[in-house]
Amino acid sequence: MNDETSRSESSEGSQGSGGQGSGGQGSDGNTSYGHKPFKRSRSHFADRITADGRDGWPVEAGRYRLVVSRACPWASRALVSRRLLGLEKAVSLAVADPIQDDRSWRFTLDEDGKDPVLGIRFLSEAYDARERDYPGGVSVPAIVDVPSGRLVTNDYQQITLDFATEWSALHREGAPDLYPEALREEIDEVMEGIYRDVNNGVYRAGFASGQEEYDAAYTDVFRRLGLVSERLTDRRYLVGETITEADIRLFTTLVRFDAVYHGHFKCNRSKLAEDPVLWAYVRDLYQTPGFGDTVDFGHIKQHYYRVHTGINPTGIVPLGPDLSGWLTPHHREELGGSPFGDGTAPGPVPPAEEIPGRGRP
Ligand SMILES: N[C@@H](CCC(=O)N[C@@H](CS)C(=O)NCC(=O)O)C(=O)O
Repeated sequence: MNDETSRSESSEGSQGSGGQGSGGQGSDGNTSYGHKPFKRSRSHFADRITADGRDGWPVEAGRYRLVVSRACPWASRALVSRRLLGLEKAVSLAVADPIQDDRSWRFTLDEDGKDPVLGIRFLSEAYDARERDYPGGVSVPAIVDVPSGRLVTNDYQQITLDFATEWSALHREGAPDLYPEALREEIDEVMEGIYRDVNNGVYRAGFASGQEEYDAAYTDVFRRLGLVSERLTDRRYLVGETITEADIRLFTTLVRFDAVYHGHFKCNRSKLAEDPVLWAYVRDLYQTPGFGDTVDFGHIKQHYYRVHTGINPTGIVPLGPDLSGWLTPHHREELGGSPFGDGTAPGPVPPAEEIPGRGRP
């Protein structure tokens, strides 16, 4: 097993734990409001679950539990990928309360406040089981080894790539190839810019501690969104003719854009719904089985507006935006391409994982 023990570069948020009232820190791996620029921390536990089990964690049905918050864009990647690949039975799911307390992510949505499979109240217990007195923060997504209760990985960049490539023996029939070998170079390149300027760019804007830092992040966000919008004008998906990992990573930020990044993170040059290409693109994905059926707008808004009290001291959660547009026709099918190529769409969401009415349009 490969314990990557270097400390995170920045506080991981959970030491502030979500930052209730702390006025300075942020969740989501942010540094404080002092003069330090926002810096995302690295994943501390980077073991991989692989077909050959080289890190000591072989792919095995029923052995691992994916812990997410439906509020979190990084965890949402794993939610979408798990659904598209049909890994719901192989990898069970724990959904944390969108509001952390001073011990970070907790299972207060479950009966008796305990995850029914792991038997723990806080995700930190799985981190502790892996490394006593682990000094960094607790983050989602996390994959926990059920028999030992130990955290295996919180490496959100690698988890979905491994779902796509290492877990193939357990994929459903008709599952798409989300990281096709022939397109990897292009996918990686597209994802790099999207990560820097969009996925992480909105956080750099939202948690900027100074005007210049904010201005630069805001500029990066909208410059990159402009480029992406241009790219998607006459192609249905970012790379190739079908959905890939790149679309998943762009989706998880875009779907949150008008609900939280536009207002709360001050990325307010325009709303996503004002860009005809991106708005149609994100609705297309939202309406594709495996994407929208993982999204809980209620959790998203609760988390961002209530947890980041440093930037929203009243904790008031806005009522908008109106969600009714998400289900309107997008006409993107006219561009050709097909979401699953030769494969098929995933089946229905397992009943226990359905999004309640208040979280969707
Ligand atoms: N910073 C994480 C990425 C994932 C992340 O930032 N997750 C956020 C939620 S969106 C989190 O759990 N932050 C810790 C907290 O808020 O307590 C990592 O580098 O592994």
